[in-house]
Amino acid sequence: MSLQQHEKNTDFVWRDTQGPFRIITESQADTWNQDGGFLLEQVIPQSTLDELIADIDPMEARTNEFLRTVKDKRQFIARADEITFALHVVKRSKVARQFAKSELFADLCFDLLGPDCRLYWDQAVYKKPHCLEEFPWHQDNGYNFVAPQDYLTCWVPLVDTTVENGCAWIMPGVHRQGTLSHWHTDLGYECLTDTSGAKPIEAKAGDVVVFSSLTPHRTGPNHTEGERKSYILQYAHNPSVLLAKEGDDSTPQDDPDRQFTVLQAGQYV
Ligand SMILES: O=C(O)CCC(=O)C(=O)O
Repeated sequence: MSLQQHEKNTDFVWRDTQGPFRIITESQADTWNQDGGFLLEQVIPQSTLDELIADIDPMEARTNEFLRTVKDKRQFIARADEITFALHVVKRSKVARQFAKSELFADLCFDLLGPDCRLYWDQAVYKKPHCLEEFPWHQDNGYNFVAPQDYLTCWVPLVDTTVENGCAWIMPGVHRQGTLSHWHTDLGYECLTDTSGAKPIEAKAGDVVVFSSLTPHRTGPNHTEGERKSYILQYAHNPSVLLAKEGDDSTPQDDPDRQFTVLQAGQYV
């Protein structure tokens, strides 16, 4: 599939990950290299998910309440009672902060990025019952252009996720082209028109959907009575910078309140 590249993506070369690995298998490494993502099964105990949910639910409820008060009950890609984004949970939850620094994610960083990594972004995304819109196909690096372009997204389902309630889908293979050009839609940025070959990744609570910032992904509508809850953690190479949308400015991604180091020269922090 040949697609239009982002204007700041001029010299990207995908580097296959190679072992020895700390947590992933050779087969997961092959899937990462070929598809740009894989499912890591049953690595988070339910007790940890319960603690996260107990901290995140009230934050999300406040976010939804706020959205109900604004014009058209929406702000950028968030829509009251449909889809909400609770940003930077680690700033407000010790549980989330510890979770983000845990060996699970440090080991994934080591295997998929390298020995020096930090948390770049975290947010909880809730899809409300009967949210009938999808969250469109995009690369995470298509929203805000980070350099180096390849960072790691860990999409953590807080409840079981299925095609019916809005699980994640990925488009295999496209990550190797680097960041694509995106266009704006009412539902979010979008980068694909041909979606043949897309793969749903149904994931249970306790699993992690692991994919690259360069892997196009989307989530489907929620046709069920339950809330589809996810917590998303993104890890970047250390150092990394955010490139300005216009011009040449760049901002280091090192806010100690929310972008802390998780792996330094291969050692846990
Ligand atoms: O969890 C979702 O429904 C979509 C979230 C997503 O793809 C993102 O935040 O990049």
